[in-house]
Amino acid sequence: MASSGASQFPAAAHPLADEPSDIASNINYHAQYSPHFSPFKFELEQAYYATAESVRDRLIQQWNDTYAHFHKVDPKQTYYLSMEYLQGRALTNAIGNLNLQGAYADALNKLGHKLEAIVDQEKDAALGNGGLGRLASCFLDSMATLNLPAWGYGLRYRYGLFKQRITKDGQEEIAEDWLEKFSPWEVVRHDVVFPVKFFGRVEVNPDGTRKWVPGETMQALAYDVPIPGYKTKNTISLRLWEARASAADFNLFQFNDGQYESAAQLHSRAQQICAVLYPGDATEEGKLLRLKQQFFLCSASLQDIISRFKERKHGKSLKWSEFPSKVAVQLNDTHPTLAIPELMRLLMDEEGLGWDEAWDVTTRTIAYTNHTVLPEALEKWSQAVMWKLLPRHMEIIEEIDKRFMEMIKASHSNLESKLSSMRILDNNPEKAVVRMANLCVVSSHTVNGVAQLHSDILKAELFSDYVSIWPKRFQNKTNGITPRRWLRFCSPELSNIITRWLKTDKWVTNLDLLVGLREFADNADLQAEWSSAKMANKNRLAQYIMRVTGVSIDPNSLFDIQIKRIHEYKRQLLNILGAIYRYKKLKEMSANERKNVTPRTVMIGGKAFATYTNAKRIVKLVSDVGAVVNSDPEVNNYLKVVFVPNYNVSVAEILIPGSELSQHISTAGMEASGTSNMKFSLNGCLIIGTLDGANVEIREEIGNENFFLFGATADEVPKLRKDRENGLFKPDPRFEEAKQFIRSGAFGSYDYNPLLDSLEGNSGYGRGDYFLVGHDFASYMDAQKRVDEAYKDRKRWLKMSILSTAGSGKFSSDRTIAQYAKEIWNIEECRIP
Ligand code: B1N
Repeated sequence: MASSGASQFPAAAHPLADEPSDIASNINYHAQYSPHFSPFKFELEQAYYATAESVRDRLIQQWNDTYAHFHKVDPKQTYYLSMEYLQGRALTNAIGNLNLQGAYADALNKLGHKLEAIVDQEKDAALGNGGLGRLASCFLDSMATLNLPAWGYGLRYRYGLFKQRITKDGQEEIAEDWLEKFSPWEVVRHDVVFPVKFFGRVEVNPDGTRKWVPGETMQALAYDVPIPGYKTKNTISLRLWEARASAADFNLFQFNDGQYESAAQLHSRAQQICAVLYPGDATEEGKLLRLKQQFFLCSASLQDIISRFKERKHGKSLKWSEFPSKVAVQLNDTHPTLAIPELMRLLMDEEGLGWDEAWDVTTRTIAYTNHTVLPEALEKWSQAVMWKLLPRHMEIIEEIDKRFMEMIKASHSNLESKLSSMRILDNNPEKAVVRMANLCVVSSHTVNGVAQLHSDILKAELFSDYVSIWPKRFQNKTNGITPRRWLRFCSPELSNIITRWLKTDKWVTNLDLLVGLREFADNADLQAEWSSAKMANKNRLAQYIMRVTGVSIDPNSLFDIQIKRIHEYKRQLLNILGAIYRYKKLKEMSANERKNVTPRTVMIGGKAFATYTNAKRIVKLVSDVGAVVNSDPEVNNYLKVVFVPNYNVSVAEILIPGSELSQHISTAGMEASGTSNMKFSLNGCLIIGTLDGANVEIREEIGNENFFLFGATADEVPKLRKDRENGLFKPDPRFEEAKQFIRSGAFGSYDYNPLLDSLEGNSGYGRGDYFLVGHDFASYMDAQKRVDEAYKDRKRWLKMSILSTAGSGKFSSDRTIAQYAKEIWNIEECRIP
């Protein structure tokens, strides 16, 4: 390891100078004075931390300048509240946004290190489960890049999403210790602390107003993570709250008496709040602790927002009616719904506003994004639990519910029969609950879905009754992804080609410019360059797969990838059944026949919720199929099946650039949007998919002929399910053959029957093939045949690949965020001069 180069760069140079030698000095400074490591070592890990700290110096400078500017201009600001952020790694992104790749690479060379090896040292920050959390992170990147006055608010979980290990028994979960050493990207703000209260009771003041007397009070301490924009000085903040108990809550008397645990009781309860991210994606975790987490985020963030609003008045008198013209709060799904009653409480009980005034301010401030229509993912909290934890908030929720019902009776009497499902409280004596989505719809000025089809379904189904009351409240904001992380930085090879052919790199912040590639889609020179960039990415991916699984894959085979959380509605089972059928046919062919087959490498990756048994069975099936197929010398030149372990953001950054076909094959109507489909398409990867979520819009943009479509449409699904129940479904023989092959024991003795039974019409396990794998199997296999044929025609495939990238401009999160800013938040750019 390198240790020599460090001492020749004295620590005197200006820490923010851009010359490689100045950067080297600054890195060296951090290596010497960082309290975390011995100054005599300069090995990879130390070099990473020192490099990251030197980058952070720059970000902090920009960040101070940004907020000083915001303070001076005092524009309306957006506050994005989310229980999840899937940030991944920060170093490449930060250096790239600062436009210092070359300088940092040179500086590290001088110090005896390679930038690529250094960035590989960083642990992913995985404070999220899947698409919803990654979307929040892409949004922050775009807000910074668009110079918008904005903040992200979240929780600083001690353990993020679990690490996945694949053993002979399938998936194993291991706690992910992302803060094991420390994170160089966060700055603790000891001066930003707010009390957050729980439990207790409500008292009536002499004047009739109400007061919450808490039973427990925690402190919320802010940690700020800088979010740099691309080629702009604007750098915004992701503020993550950590729960602490105060020193006064430490019982010295008990401690001195030897009662160590009870002395520190509140301290350990505080630690629990931010201990773990709930590993649910579209599954509900009815835990008191999760509710505490949600309230903790909402209460701390709103107190911070309000104190900033007050601070900006510069001694002028406070006008609460102006609050919504300074503050926009966006709820990322219903997880931060408690922001609604908490804002009401703060305005009424702490600031002395009356109900009507507080309600007006709240509803003009808050907007809500829905991310799913899956019934099991719609949050419902037990009223009993809520009364216990948040008695004052329950009073407020009851009042909102009461007033909503009065409004319906007074002015929408045609909806009276619908009231029992529209109201916020479900007073079912068996289990009385609060319906968080209803509370959000009633209390927000705007409600949006995340893809056109999803928003249409919200209006036609889930929220249809509300649409007639508030037709203008409902909007669509099709999701997007940041082109920086998901093309510019993860595939520099392809990016450089694009820049050369478009004769500009402006596409990085104006992704619509990619359409300019269309006119060259047939050009043999571009195709040759495109092909060699893809091949370089495929080679890198093959090396990665070898390193983490030991499986050798052929870079000349078609790289076919499905990566996302494992869920029955996402239908990884359809994918693996298809691969199983392919394997069986290969086995039946003669050696000569096989020579006509398009070789494929099927890669599947994703985490299963720890208690979601069928999802874990799917993981096990994929690994077992891989074990058999990959070691079968007769066919393994034509097919490999790999389960990619521990799928996360940084793994995605290797897989996506190397992909040629990706699978987005959910049962139509069930995937709200999907965002990895956009990342693949942007990277010139073709999609095999259903008409679901954002697939619909991707296909529109890149052209029907460049998309391998199959499957039932969303409006056909209900009838198909009925038919299935009524025994009217006739399975395709290929479907039966694939299932039978598993049953025959071809992939080992593990009991796959529960999984297979879930595909039958009358199963006790599953929901009678609720996800319609059987119905869609035939058209899926036909689409796969079209894929194989298309791949044989090299020129045609490359043209389709180029057209995929060329048509992906719409899916930039810059476009999405610009629409939120204009159509929901009413905020404008506030750029540092
Ligand atoms: O949000 C993504 C979408 O692209 C996906 O289609 C959608 O499935 C995803 C409970 C969720 N919806 N709901 C969740 C996450 C955590 C949790 O505890 C639900 N995730 C989505 C971005 O719009």
